[in-house]
Amino acid sequence: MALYLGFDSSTQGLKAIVIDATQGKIVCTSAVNFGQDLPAFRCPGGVLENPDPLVKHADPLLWLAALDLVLQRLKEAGAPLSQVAGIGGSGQQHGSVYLNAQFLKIVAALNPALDLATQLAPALSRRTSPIWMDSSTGVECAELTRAVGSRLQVATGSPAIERFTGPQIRKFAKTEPESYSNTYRIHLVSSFLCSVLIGGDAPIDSGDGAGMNLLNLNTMQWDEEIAEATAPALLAKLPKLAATPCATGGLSPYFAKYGLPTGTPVATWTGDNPASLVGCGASRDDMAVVSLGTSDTFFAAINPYRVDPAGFGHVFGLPSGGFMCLTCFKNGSLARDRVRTEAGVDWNFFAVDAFEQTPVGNNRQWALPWFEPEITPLVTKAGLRANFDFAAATPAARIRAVVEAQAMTLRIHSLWIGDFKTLRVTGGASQSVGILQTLADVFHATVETIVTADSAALGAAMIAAHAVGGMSYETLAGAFCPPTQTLQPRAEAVRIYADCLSTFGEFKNACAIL
Ligand code: XUL
Repeated sequence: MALYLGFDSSTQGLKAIVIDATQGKIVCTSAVNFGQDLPAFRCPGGVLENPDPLVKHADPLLWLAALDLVLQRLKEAGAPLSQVAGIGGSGQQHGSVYLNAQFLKIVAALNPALDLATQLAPALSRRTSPIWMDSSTGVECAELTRAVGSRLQVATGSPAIERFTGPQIRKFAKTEPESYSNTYRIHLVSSFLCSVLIGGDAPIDSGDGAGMNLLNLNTMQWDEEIAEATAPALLAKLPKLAATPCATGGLSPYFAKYGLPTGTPVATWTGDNPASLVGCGASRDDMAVVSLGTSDTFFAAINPYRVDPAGFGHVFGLPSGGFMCLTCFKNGSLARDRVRTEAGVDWNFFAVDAFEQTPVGNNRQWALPWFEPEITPLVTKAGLRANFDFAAATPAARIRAVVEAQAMTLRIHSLWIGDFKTLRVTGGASQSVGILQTLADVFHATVETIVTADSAALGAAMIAAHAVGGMSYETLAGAFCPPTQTLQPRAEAVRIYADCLSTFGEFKNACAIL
């Protein structure tokens, strides 16, 4: 038996999974929902309230409280934590944690009689963490673009992007220079939680590091010129880099209280999307992943790497080596849920019935659920956009209008990468046959699901089995990621979507500038 523990600290919660890597089995899982389970942190949906819709911060202490709670839950559920041979993890990408000079001393001497949040609170040089949903750094992005020019995209895989960590750091350094200068270390969500596990300073991997507008993908080092243009003395505040996740330290004695052996090797954490690509077993060139979570993301391995001419797609390192490309859509599951709630229907109706009651193509009635300012395409003025009377339509027509618009937007913004024979669909909404069939028809591709919708946590455990246990990614993917459900595109539906794709694209672009 070779047990590995994987975490995924995502936008709305923390998930944990224990796998038996030799048996190819998921042994147990546990989860904490930030809003429901830890209401005292006042982050419903994982975000602190802010009057400015462009500002999205979270409380980093919430992520620590969730780590304590999820481990407590695993222990209470009788998970065989004493037999865990290695630990991996992933975090929502781009979010950053700002730590002062006391951080290393505090994290190296954690007292098991106290909780993590209480002990690490004095180590924060900034009380809140900007997360990927934040779109408030337009000015800083323009400044970085002016200073670095097109080299920014060529070197880092992305042009200056509002939610990326570099522009966020620049805004912090400009608006709170004193707190910035008191910052000794800036971690990502992933490397912060990994640091806490190992009781030291963890590196950032190239999967998550590439989401900062600071990592040079050609040298796999921080880009000195870009770091200098971003904020004063930034280079010294950044952690070390690990090209791909490797065993990076032993588990802190703090975690023995949950039954985990002190010194258990911990692998470098990565971003949730790179981990999800591993957890979906999708490193083949003809396969892409659609992850339907808080954000919807489309990603695939891409070697050698090239950049999106339109600037919406990104290139990140891939934990299994090489590169992946990714396009992110901010209005994912929360938007679908809002449409469902406002239509007064349950999830089963949304997932299945709505598609049985409406025709494919929805008579060209489309609705873009941009309830939050969108990032692909760039939309700063939030609000649903429809080309029909949305409020007067039936619940089924509204749902199909949204799902088809989301699928066609995904398609349009992935055309720069190419065509794919197979899409692996993961995340909560992958349980909807209606959504899966729409994706198969819009992409003219076979759609597959895998055994767990929590592919990032599974991927994190697989990364640990590789980095610590030396197992090959092929073997792990063969054991954990066989397709459990396969849907084929339907010829007539494929034709309907292909016929309206460019008209839809014009509608979408016109809505984006409203
Ligand atoms: C990717 C992105 C989101 C977050 C949260 O660029 O911003 O997918 O990783 O899941």
